[in-house]
Parts: sequence; structure tokens; C-alpha cells
Amino acid sequence: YPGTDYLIIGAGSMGMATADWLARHSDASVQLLDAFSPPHEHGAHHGETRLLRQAYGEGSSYVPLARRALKLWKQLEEESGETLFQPTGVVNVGPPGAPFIAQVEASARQHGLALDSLPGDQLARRWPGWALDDTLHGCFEHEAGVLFVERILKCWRARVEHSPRIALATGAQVIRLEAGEQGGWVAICADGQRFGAERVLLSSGQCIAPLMAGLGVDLPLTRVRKTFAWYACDARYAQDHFPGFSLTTPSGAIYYGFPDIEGAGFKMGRHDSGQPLESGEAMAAFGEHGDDVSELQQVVDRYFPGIGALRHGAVCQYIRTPDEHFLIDEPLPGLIVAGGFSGHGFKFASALGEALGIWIDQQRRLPELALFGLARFSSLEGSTQ
Ligand code: PYC
Repeated sequence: YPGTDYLIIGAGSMGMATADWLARHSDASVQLLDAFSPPHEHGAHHGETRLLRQAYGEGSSYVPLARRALKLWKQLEEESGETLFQPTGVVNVGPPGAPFIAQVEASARQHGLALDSLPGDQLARRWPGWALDDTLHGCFEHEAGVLFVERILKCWRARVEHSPRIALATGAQVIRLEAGEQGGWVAICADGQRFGAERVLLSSGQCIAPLMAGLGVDLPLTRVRKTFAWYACDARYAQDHFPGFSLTTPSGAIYYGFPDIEGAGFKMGRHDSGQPLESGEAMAAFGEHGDDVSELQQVVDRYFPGIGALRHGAVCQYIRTPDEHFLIDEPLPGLIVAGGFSGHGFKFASALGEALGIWIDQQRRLPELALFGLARFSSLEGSTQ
């Protein structure tokens, strides 16, 4: 079977970003495998847009990674000549003192990020697309915005396929991993193909946990179905007048959204909750679950006065860890896993591609990744080290 220096299983955002880094910074040969043909809708990189936030509600220790990511996104944009990032700014709205909002403010303070904190009524005067009073509070981050996901994936794919040392196999569904007879690892695909390499990056979303379970390593990853939708809207939501946002409601639900970019409409989704899915279980289409439409519509009606009819919705999956921080580690020698991005990973993909490239190629784990180790779950029943 074909052998390369490195094997990357899963050519979604993290796998592609890592392959792209390796194509530019290493002489190694790399085999990249994906069960579909990226960009596609089976992973975590569809739906047109993602937020890039640096003042980070999930924890200020993400800020250096977010800063590096933004720098690398801008570099990719310059090199490709494509618009990959729209600097709309991002406003985080929620009850004053809500943990997410407090953490956004703490991140900005600790890392010197420009952030305007303002009561809801002032916020609604600045952006009349919001209906808010002073029971909610907002923090507007200037150096934040919107990333174009499929465009980025296409751009990485073109660069990777241009490299003589990187081979991308699409339609390659890995069903099992085995230790190689002479060391390293072998991936066995559903069609019987086998791919071997000294070192492996496993970045295949929902397939990570079952593949690792096959090697006797239980990872604390769960899978949920999520929905998001696009709406007709008036000029208040145009990309030059309205920022991306997160919204923590008084009941603690968390929503996120995007201005109307290139006429696509106002886009919104819910970040918390979701319907649990078994590994491999098919997701019901948007609208098939009882409250798909209503859980978004009630927030549209309450907070966004210029939003019109639902245009269309979509589903996606989050692969969550118990604390919703990422899981990036080397649970077995030469086998690195990058998963459990818990619905907030894409913005970091440029920087994580670099960090994972360095780890696989130079066997050096950057300190920024220390947050994401498996050891933090060692007290959980069923996890192994
Ligand atoms: O991390 O900002 C985010 C995000 C937006 C949508 C889902 N996650």
C-alpha cells in the first residue's frame, strides 16, 4: 500500500489547513484523505460564513491563537487574491455580567484589544437593526468579522493540489486504523484501500471517536445536530452597517449571526443546545424537527425589527467535548487527534493548521495547544490516557 511521511485523515478545515502549512514549510510527503470531496456539507465547514472574534467569550487563553489566526487569514487572502475575510466587527450582546460577556471584556483588557462596551439602548441607536433596552449590554470588537468558509476550503484545496508532495484522495472513507508492522499507522478504507505513514493527523470530525475507540482509546466527544437559517432583511442589516454578533438571551440561550453579505440575507443560528446524534446517524433536514423554525423566529421577532421572511435553513453538526474546549493531543505515539471543536473552531483553523503542521513535522507541541490536552478529562469515567 502507498506510504507517505504523514497521513491526514479528514480534509476539512483543520486537515486542509495543516496540509497547506506542510506544503509550504516542509519537504515531507503527505497523503490527505477525505470521505467526500471538500468543500462539502458533511463536516463543519459549510454554510458560507463564520465569525472571527478575538475578544474571546470562551476564555482569554484563546486570544493569542485568535490573533495569530487573523494574521494568517489576511496572509492567505493576500496570497490568493480572494476576499476571505470581511472586517464587519462583532458585537457580543447579553445581560451585563453574563459569564460570556464578562469574559469578552476580560480578554480585551488582558490583551489590549479595542472593545466598545455600551448599554443596549445606545447599541440600538448605533445599529438600528437591533431592538434592545438597557437590560442587555453589548461589547463591540472592532478587529473582528466574518470568514468565508467554502471559499477558504477551495483556496486551500487548490494550493494543496498544486503541491507535488501532497496527494488528496477524495471518497476515501477510513473505517479502521491499525498500528503498522514496521511502526507508524495504517488507515483502512471502506473500499479496501490502505494508506500508511509514520505519523498521522486524525481530523475527521465525527469519525475521530469511533476510529480511536477501535484502537482502545475512548474520547469524550458527543455529536449534536444544529440549525441555522437565512432571512430576508432591510438595509439596516447590510454588511457595511451591521456587525456579526453573539447574543446571550436573558434565559442564557446563545445565538450568533451575520449581516446580509453579498445579498445572501441575514443569517442566524443557535449555539447552545441541539439534538444529540449517534455516531454515523443521519441528520434530519432543516424544518423536520419540531422547533427548528420557532427557536430562531422568536429571537428574530424579539431583537431584530427589520428581518422579514425565512428564506432557507440548513443543518450542521457540532462535535462537543464536555467543557466545549478543543481536543488536540497525541493519545498514541505518532497519532495526533484534532477534534471536539464544539462549534467554535473554524476561526482558528489557519493558526491551528500551522500548530498541527509543526507538531506533526517537527514533533513540537506549541504552548498554545496546552489548553486542549486529553489529560483534563482523565477523571471522567471511560476516558483513557
Ligand atoms: O464561534 O463565533 C463562533 C460561532 C459562530 C457560529 C458558530 N460558532
